[in-house]
Amino acid sequence: MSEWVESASDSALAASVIDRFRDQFGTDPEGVWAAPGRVNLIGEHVDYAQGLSLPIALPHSTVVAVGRRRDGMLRCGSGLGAWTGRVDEIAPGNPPDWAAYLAGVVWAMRRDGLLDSDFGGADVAVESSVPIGAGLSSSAALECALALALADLSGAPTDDAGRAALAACCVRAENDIALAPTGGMDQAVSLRAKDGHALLVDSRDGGVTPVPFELAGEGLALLVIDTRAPHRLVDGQYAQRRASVEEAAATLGASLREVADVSALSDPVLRGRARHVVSEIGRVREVLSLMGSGRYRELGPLLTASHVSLRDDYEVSCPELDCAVDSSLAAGAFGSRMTGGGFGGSAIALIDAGAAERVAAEVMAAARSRGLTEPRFLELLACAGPARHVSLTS
Ligand code: GAF
Repeated sequence: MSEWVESASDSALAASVIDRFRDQFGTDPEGVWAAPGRVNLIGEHVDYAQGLSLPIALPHSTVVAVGRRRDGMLRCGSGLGAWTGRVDEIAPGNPPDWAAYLAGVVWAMRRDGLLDSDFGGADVAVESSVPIGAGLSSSAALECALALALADLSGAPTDDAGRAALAACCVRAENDIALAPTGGMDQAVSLRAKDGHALLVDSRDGGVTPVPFELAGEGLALLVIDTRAPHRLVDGQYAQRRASVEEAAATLGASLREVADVSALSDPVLRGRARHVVSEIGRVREVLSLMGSGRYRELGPLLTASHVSLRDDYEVSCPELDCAVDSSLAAGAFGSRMTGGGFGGSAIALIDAGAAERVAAEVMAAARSRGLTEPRFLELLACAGPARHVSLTS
């Protein structure tokens, strides 16, 4: 039997996170906020190259219960443990681990003047149905849920422009405090997604455009395959790819968004990295054009071409991801690719609605026969909405 990661309703997650808050802090929170994880349909490793990406918000969310304090302390509790520290002492690398994503948001919002001038700290409890370390953006969901909570509690704007400002804070939390040099795609979709739509994220100008993507109406589903191969963005590989892209752009004298031909790069590895970015941005444009004319099944070969480029030119895949892609294609998927940062984490496969159990069984059998960790699965039938305040009255 395949293992499926179910999403949980906001109200179920809210009930658990309120329990955690009461257990840990001995009082009630002022409110609960939720933010989704994501899969990226296409446009991978281009957000730090001024590129185009097309992520989708998952029905799986992270929720935070938050109460303000007056003593300058930040206290955090989740299934991963507890952390307490002074707001004034938040700094690059402090705190370490998961609490950095929360503390970093406080740090960045405070610097940007988005918190009350007399902000005196907070208690934060966390629950999540986004699998952690699966490349499904659990860390961005955590940041975005807290950013929206603190904005609401401080009266900062939460319209789309306000959310763009919050997303920028979340990116700085991740880059400057958690020390993960990621781009901004994950935070953009978690804060600015639209229900029933993929989100075109233009990392050149920070603009987002919702693009209708009605999977179920087309008789389609996305199978998300969590390979359970450990995935880390704070180790050196992600940073090296980002540095390569910056070096290629400097050598060519233009951002890779503007470049069509990378043959002037003499180093073959650097040329491959740049070729991935340029070709991937082209594939996003082709996907948009097909989606615009309702030709969803034809997205498949572009998804698979994206994987080949990430595997061969960008070298961010791994045996578990390649196995998930190859075996889902062998099982009849229209297309398949790794999604997110890579080096482990998850793949997606575009499949007929109703085929999920069968494709998952074949993917699992392939992993088993190659001696790989057995994957687990999520089925995405619809694109979810953005970060939100969770009403506790209904
Ligand atoms: C991770 C990063 F956080 C994103 O910014 C993006 O670069 C992605 O990897 C690759 O497309 O999710």
